[in-house]
Amino acid sequence: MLPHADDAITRDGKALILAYDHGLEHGPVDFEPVPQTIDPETVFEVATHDAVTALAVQKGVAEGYYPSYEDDVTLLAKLNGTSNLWMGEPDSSVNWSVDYAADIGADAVGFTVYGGSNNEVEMTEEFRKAHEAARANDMAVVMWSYPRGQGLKNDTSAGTIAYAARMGLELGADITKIKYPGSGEAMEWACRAAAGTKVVMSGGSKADDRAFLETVETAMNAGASGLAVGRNVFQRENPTEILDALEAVIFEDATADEALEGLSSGGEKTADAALD
Ligand code: FBP
Repeated sequence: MLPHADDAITRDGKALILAYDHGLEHGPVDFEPVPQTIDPETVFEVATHDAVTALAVQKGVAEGYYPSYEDDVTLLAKLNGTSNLWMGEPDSSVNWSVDYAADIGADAVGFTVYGGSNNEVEMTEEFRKAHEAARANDMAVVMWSYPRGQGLKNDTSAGTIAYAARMGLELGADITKIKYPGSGEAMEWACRAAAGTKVVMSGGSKADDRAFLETVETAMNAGASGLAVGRNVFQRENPTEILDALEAVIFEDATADEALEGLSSGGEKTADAALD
C-alpha cells in the first residue's frame, strides 16, 4: 500500500464510497423501491453530499453523466462488472480501460476479484493490469474482494472474509471492500489481516436505520475505514438524512444512537430486511 495513494477518495483517511453499479450487477429491480433512482442524475445529485468521498459507476453512466458533475463529485471508475443474467461461474468482464477512465476524469478505479472462483486466476491477472495502469496514472485502487464460486458461493464466514481482506493487501489495493462478516470480532480479524490496507464494509441489501447504523458503528470500531454503500442509501426515500447520519458515525466518531437522533425514524425498526 502506498501512503496517500487514496487521498483523492478519502477524507481524514476514511471513505464513504457511494456505489451505483447496480443497474449492471443486479438490474433495474434495485431501483424499484425509489423509482426515480433509475435516472442516474438522481444518484449523482445524492453523491454531491459532503459525506460522499467518491461515486462508483460503470463506464456508460460515467460517460453520460459525470461531465455535468465533475466539479462536485469524485469519480471512481468501476472497471469490471457483469449482469445478473450471467449464470456461469462468478466472473466479471473488464468494460473500460484505466486510461479511458482517466480521460473521463476518474480519480480512482474499482475492480472486483472473486477469490475462489474458477476464474480467480484470470481475474487476478486482469486486476494486476488495472492496478499497474492505475499506478501509472496516480489513481487509487479499490478492490471489491468477494470470495464466491465453486463450493464457496456467497460465503461471509470470518475466515473467508479475513482472507478477502488479506488478498487486497497482497495484490496491491489501496482500499479493500469486503462484506460484513457478521460480528465485530470477525471484522477486527479481517482488518488485522489487511495489515494497514484500508478496509471498507459493503452496504448490503437495505436494512432498517438502526440495524444499518449499528453495523457501521461496529465495523468502524473494529478498524474499518468506512463504507462502500449503494442500496442502503439510494433505496431510502431520504438519502440525505442517512448520509448525514453516516457522516457522523464515519467521520465524527458519533455512535449509532447519536446519529439516529437526527433521523426522522428516530431509529425505529421497520419491516426492511437486515444486512446481508
Ligand atoms: P450495496 O451497498 O448495495 O450492497 O452495493 C455494494 C456492491 O458491491 C455494489 O457495488 C454492487 O453492485 C453490489 O454490491 C454487488 O453485490 P452482490 O454481488 O453481492 O450482489
